[in-house]
Amino acid sequence: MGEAMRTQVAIVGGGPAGLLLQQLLHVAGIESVVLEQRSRAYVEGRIRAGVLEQVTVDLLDKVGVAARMRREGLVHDGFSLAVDGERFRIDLKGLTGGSTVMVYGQTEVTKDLIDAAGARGCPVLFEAEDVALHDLDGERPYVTYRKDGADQRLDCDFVAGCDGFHGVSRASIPADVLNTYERIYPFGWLGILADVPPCDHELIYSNHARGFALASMRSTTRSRYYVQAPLDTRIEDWPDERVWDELEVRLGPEAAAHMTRGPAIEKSIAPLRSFVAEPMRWGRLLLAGDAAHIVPPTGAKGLNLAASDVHYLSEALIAFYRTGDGQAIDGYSAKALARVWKAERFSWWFTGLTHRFPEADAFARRMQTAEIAYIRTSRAAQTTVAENYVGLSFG
Ligand code: RFL
Ligand code: PHB
Repeated sequence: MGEAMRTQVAIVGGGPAGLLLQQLLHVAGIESVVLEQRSRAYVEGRIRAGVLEQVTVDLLDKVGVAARMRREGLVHDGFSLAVDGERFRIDLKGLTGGSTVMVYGQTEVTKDLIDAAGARGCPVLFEAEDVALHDLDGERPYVTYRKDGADQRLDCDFVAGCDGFHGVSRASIPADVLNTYERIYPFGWLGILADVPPCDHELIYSNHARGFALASMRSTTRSRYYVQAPLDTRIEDWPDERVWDELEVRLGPEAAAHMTRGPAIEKSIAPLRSFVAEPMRWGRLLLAGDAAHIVPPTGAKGLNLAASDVHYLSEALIAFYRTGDGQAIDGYSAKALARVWKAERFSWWFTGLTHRFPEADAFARRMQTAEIAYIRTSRAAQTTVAENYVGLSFG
């Protein structure tokens, strides 16, 4: 065992939640160490989300890590919904009194946060193996791990569990204090990334007889597309041309006419899941992001919830270090969960609206069609969609 290191907050996981939390604490003068099991290259290469809510953009601004996003990110004022190839627009900006979203990849957010950590001397330890949490129910918790073959110990005041859905943090909470809620959907998303211009300047979410499709982007020269696919789909059965053919059909003639094909630089399948674990705090362990909850990607909420969690968490920790009073820490879970559940609802609802469910009977299908028809013609219904999509304000 090496000599024990000490910090104020030990952050397990160097994804968006852990890295943003570190910066929010840093600007408030609170020390932390991030322990990440993967390499820097692996973390920076993981292709995931692409749409940032205004509140997420504001948090990156607050920690002074927004310059490249401001230069390279794309501000979107709306998106389209397509039904069997016919499109209508949700005017996010007009319907919300000026709110927009920012298209900027999770890979880029992650890179910017890691660069900032390096420049500011905030420790991020990559390839930290066998992370284990100890004495979480006391006042002196600590974390053990292996780095470069040597056992290490990190003493701290708090442990922030930001280690994603499969991490050790949530699993460190005794089963009898944790309540979990889950829905697994009977399909996944097959995604491709390609260096071709997008087929439209905004995103298109399409409900088609052959299944859901989404046209998204990372820049004006890089496109990201998804198609709904059965859970047993094998990536080998989807050569690039088959994906492009399917996208043309599902997104409709107008999108097809403007679609540029190109070789996939990434292709993967992700299952869709809704999941919440309550409470998000046990003793000195505080969970944030995917460690505590998962949403299906349809509402583009996963990364944004990770950001709002660490906003609440940083406020609670800052209050604790200012006053020595644990009240804010006690309130963290309820505060974060109130926003989480609303995003869970929206993501579940938007998934139900836009996907074809294998078990849906004729009545269920008519209800879906009627709901889309209602949204198409009702400003009130569109306002509800827009308000949720741009992201609810911090309560
Ligand atoms: P992350 O990003 O999963 O980061 C957790 C980090 O913890 C590390 N880790 C550990 N470190 C130390 N010790 C351990 N025992 C550890 N176990 C894990 C991991 O290596 C990782 O670096 O969670 P975070 O920070 O909460 O951020 C959440 C977001 O990443 C997530 O919500 C979104 O990316 C979800 N998501 C998507 N969201 C969208 O809005 N749009 C998308 O298109 C989209 N696509 C996706 C996704 C999530 C996916 N996952 C989780 C499989 C596609 C995929 C494939
Ligand atoms: C993406 O660009 O990866 C993306 C965009 C919107 C979503 C989900 C994923 O709802």
